[in-house]
Amino acid sequence: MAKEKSKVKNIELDFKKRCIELYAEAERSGFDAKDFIFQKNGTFSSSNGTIRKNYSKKCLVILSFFIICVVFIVYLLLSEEELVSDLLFGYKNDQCLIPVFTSLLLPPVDCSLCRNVKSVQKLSGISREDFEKVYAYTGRPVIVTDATLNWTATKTFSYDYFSDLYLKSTSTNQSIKCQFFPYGTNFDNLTDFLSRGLGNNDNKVPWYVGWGNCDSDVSDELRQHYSKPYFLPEYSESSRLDWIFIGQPGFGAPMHLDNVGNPSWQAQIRGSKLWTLEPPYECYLECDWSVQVVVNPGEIIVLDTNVWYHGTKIVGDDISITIGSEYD
Ligand SMILES: O=C(O)CCC(=O)C(=O)O
Ligand SMILES: [Fe+2]
Repeated sequence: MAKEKSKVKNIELDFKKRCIELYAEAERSGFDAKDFIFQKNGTFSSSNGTIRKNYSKKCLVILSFFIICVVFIVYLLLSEEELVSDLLFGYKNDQCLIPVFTSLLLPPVDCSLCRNVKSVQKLSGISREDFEKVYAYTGRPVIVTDATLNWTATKTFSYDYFSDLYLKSTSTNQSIKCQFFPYGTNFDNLTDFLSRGLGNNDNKVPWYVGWGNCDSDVSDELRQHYSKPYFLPEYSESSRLDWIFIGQPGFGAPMHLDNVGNPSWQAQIRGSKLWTLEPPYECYLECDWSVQVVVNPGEIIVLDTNVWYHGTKIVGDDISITIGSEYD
């Protein structure tokens, strides 16, 4: 009798164990555990004959992601393009794919910016009015040759000058945060670049870098050596952010498009730089595919870097130093 009892107890234990295993297996397989039915052969099926996978969590994640995307796209569409680009890229954005996405939202391009542009015109003595009418906001690139004549920057700016200025500035820590383009070099930031003692120009390591000055002390000092170019409209403001590019012959910036909202000017303080400009692809049938021009010392190039693909290469023997800014 006792033997029989223990046999029943064992069967009961085995049964419970099997039940626990089946529950676990059912839940792993996506059944709603309270709905499944055991089969005589030890397997199980759903009470309504269909597998009811537990999709709820996955669905919730996908749905949330979808809603976030829709809200973001609606926000982009409703917002001012300039405001969005300021929020996303509050600086010159060189190597980023996101502008490609936002450019899909831009209005169609007016190809008058490149029609009949076979070369970049060089001119001097242009009045503010004429400049505004023909170039300031039309997207047509131009070079003005006589706008730096009384600037002391051409005699002052050098690697050593920038080095002294930034490294002794009370806000050097601030400068570390300035937007810095190392291009192909391995400099970590502006302070790192300016600490390397590259001023004597006989070092073997090639370099080309650019940075947006975000240090107001330095900005005040730099602006003693240059001023807003005389041809820009009276009411137009140059951005508080100066952009400096400096490097050795043979190097430059790769082809790219910026997303900064405004056109800009860049003064060639020292050395010469070859610019390659390509119009927006929508205008390839109407315009030349590529235009090249060399900007020489003292000249200022005016370009809408948001519509013209552009790249640079230093030519000649001297290092190149430029300073520039956006204008509105
Ligand atoms: O001066 C350069 O090498 C590049 C400048 C540039 O990309 C810009 O001003 O947008
Ligand atoms: Fe650029």
